[in-house]
Order: sequence, then C-alpha cells, then structure tokens
Amino acid sequence: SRSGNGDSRGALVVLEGLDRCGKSTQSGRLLTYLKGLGHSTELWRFPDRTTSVGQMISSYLSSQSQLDDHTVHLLFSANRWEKRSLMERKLKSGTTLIVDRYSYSGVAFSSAKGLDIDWCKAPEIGLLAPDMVVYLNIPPEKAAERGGYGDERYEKLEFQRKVSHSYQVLHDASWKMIDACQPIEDIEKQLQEMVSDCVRICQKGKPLSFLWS
Ligand code: DGP
Ligand code: NA
Ligand code: NA
Repeated sequence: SRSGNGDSRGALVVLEGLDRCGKSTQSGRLLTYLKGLGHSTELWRFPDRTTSVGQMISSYLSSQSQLDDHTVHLLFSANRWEKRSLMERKLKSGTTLIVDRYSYSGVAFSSAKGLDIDWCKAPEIGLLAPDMVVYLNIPPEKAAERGGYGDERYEKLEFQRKVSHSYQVLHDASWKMIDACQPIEDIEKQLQEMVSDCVRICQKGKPLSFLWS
C-alpha cells in the first residue's frame, strides 16, 4: 500500500522551538493524551542528562565547564547516537516517542554560534528521521517575557534571536508550525490533531527513514 509495507510501529514525534516556547508543557500534555487513547507512548528529551555524555553537556550548560563549540556540538550529537538503538527498538515494538528537542536543536543552536551549517548537520546523518516535527513558534522577545530565562548558557535574548533565525533556515514544508503565543489549551488541541494522523500512518506500517530526509 502507499502508506508503507512495513510492520506496525510507533511514531517518532519531535517538538522543537526556542527556550521557553512551551515545549515541555505541551509534550507532557501530549503524552497524557496519547496514553489516554490507549497508545503505548513515552516522553523523551534531548539532551538526556542522565548519561555520562549528558552529564558533560549539563555541566557545560550550567557553565561549570568550558568546551570548544565544535566539541560540545559533537557531544550533543553523541548523546542522540547513544539512544538510537533503544529508540529504534521502542518504535518497532509499537511505542510512540514524543521527543522534546532533537537534531534540529543541534543544528540551530550550534549554527547560531557561527558554525558552518553543513558541518553541523553531518554527525546527525543516519539517526532516525522523525515522522513529524512540530515547531512551536514564538518571537524571541515573547519567550524572554515568560517568567524570564533560567541562568543556563543559551538563555539570553540576543542568542535566542540567532537561534530563531537558524531554525527559520532549517525548517521545510514538512514541519508543522503552531503559534506558541496562543492559549495553552488551543495549542494542545492543535497538537493532538496533528499527531493523531501521524500515529495512525505509522500504525499502518510507514517505513522508518533516516536523517537527513
Ligand atoms: P533543554 O533541556 O531543552 O532546556 O535544553 C538545554 C539547552 O540546550 C537549551 O538551551 C537548548 C540547548 N540544546 C538542546 N539540544 C542542543 C544541541 O543538540 N546542541 C546545542 N548546541 N544546544 C542544544
Ligand atoms: Na532550557
Ligand atoms: Na525545554
């Protein structure tokens, strides 16, 4: 069939956006919704700070360590690679994964520092491609107003403006965009509709694909 000839599987749904765009709130609500429908679903996030690579990233983000920009880029990528095989097993066993940040954050944040975009994309090649990327769109100034930023390294308005620009270069027609300035419940509803279709198509056996596709 056109929808694919593989086995039924879970969907890989990625949420992207600036810091304070509401991704974490929305991914939590989406998890509750999909579980409520009886779908096996897990919420993941990158960076995954629980691994040893993740601890190096966490220490860098809290400015407890300094690292060369290229080095930290590769650590973020390694942090996704170390979860790749588990990710594939989960999807193939029918579990849908909602992922709070993925390779697009990797490219957007590092290219915002001035690193070459193709260099930034290279280490992500071969990771599993999301079935859907939802971008929660918020002007950097609005995000900064939301209870302010924490004190992590990237949570500065000037830098977030650059990240916003990088995301604009990166996203294509396959991304779904949601206006993140709407009321929480409106965003939640729109997300539910988008993701329900995606989950259905993956259940029908849409084949897995790989970055960058
Ligand atoms: P979070 O835990 O979602 O708040 O992410 C921590 C910070 O790290 C946030 O400012 C976004 C940034 N970030 C997430 N993924 C990557 C990545 O792959 N590369 C870089 N350079 N930064 C990232
Ligand atoms: Na953050
Ligand atoms: Na977040």
